Amino acid sequence: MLGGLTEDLGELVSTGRLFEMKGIGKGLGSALTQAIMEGEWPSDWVELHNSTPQGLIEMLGIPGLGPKRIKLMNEELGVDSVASLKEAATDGLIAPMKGFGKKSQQRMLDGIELLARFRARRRLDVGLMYGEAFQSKIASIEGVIKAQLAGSARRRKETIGDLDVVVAVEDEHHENVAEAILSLPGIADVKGAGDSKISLILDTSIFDGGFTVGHIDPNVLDAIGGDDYEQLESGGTIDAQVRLVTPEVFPFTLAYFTGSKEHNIAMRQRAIDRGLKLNEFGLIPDAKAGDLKGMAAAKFSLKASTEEDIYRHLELDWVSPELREDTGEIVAAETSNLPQLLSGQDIRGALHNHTTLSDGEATLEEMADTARKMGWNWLGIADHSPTLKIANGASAEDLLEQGETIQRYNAAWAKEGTDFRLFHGVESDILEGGKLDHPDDVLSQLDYTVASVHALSKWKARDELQNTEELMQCIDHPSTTVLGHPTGRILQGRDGYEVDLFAVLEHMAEHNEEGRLKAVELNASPYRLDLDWRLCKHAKGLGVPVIINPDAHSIRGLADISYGVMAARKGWIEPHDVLNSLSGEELQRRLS
Ligand code: DGT
Ligand code: CA
Ligand code: CA
Ligand code: ZN
Repeated sequence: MLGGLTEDLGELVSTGRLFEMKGIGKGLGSALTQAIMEGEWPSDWVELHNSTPQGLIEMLGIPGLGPKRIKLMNEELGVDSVASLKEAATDGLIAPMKGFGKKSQQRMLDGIELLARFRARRRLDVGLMYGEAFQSKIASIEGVIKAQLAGSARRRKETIGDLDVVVAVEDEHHENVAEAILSLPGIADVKGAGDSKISLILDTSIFDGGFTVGHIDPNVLDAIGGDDYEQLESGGTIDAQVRLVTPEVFPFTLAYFTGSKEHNIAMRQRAIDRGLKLNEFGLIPDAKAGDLKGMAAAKFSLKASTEEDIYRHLELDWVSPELREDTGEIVAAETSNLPQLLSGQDIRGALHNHTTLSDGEATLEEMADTARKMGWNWLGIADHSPTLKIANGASAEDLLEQGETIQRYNAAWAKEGTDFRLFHGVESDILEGGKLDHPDDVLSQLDYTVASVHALSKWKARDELQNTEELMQCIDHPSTTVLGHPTGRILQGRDGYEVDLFAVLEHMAEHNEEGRLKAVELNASPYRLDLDWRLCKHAKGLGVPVIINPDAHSIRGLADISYGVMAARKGWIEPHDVLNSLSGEELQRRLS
């Protein structure tokens, strides 16, 4: 609950408004006030906390489960941890208890499942939020020369297991820095603190400005816990491992802990082929180090002041971290064939965005205004179609009226010499038989159509063959321009439906070869990142244009484009592979 606060807690306490908040009674309110004002919790609270078994506190993380029922189950069934609760519920021991029942037993099981999912890995956006906050707190400690996030976060994987941070510090400051790290805010627990490695658990108190999840489109929210989602996310934690090394060793340690493991193995083999030993301490000629190990051997390492130097010693171009997955980057680096990766600056617009006409929070004007402020050259509006009732899908009449408004704006901008334009599209549901959700004569009046699957349960109940077939039929429709969020997956929420995307992309490639634009969306919402980065390279190889779309439901949602750019980079995408890099004028030509 406190994790979900949008106001400063100190402010709430000092004005006394804390007591007006929902769920804060006299007891909790006064305890919090004392904790904030005097820096410590009331002594009976501390005692209670210390005497309460860790397992019972852990159970509070299960959505919808409060202290009263935990206490009851503890007394009657001896349940004392999430694991033992799961066992009791699976054995059907909870349902017969007075005031519980079958439904609440099932809800507990669902809650345990959700909790486990949120504890295991975190989405990229959440992981980066923690990682960047932690990195900058470490960087500002006196004596720290450099602190850098490594691991899967630096490689921009779609989910993060744990954070890895590498810190450069001279030996004489080592101890002080290690101590200062251990006393940073946001540390829920210390798992281990050795000589050069510190293992921690971070929680949301690391965020100076509190932690909020922002607006989530209801379709997505449903898949990630619904009303319980905010509690799950803000009550979550993330593990972090910090390595302290001297500045001379730093580039080697950074490269090693950036990974991936597969990339490291390929690099190490390349070193072996050259009579060198590559590890987290250095790049050491066999002849010099002999049987020496670790730092003792590292004294003889070739020098590297940056990662570039390490790659150069191995006769390679520097490989951008996103590409370090051993999917061909080593050969490309050897032959100077690495891609010139897309960057945020290349983005001039995006096609799939919502307004208040369907389920967006912002008006057409507000969306256009924000896109212009972001330096974009154009913006596409694609509100939901009628079948999607939950997202307030717009009627044909309202859609065409929106089109007239857009034309008026475009005319006005052209007249005053403003180089910005809106494109008018729709996000059409894909219906039975691959049909679109508006009559052809309506669709033909639009600039483009994003065709997306939303009735996921229906598509999940069918087999791969039929789904693939229907997607292809939909793509064949002359009005279909973009295939939206191609699998429907929600990260940590649900898998997508079964589909042979290789076949679908090949089908799209045939259309493109014949001059009909069929683009595949890389949905940039960090909840989706769908098309998966692993398939971007395939789309690129086939010559199917990719369009990165924030699927924005608010002005803030437009900023999600950055996660799409990260995923695209990871998928080897260059500026000319995406429609986003075109000017409004060029795109207009491609769409007509
Ligand atoms: P994660 O945390 O599961 O999202 O993924 P990573 O890639 O951050 O993996 P992690 O945290 O286990 O280790 C960080 C990096 O350390 C990893 O990407 C490569 C390196 N590393 C870890 N274990 C090994 C290993 O057994 N062999 C090699 N060559 N490298 C390793
Ligand atoms: Ca990691
Ligand atoms: Ca790790
Ligand atoms: Zn959609």
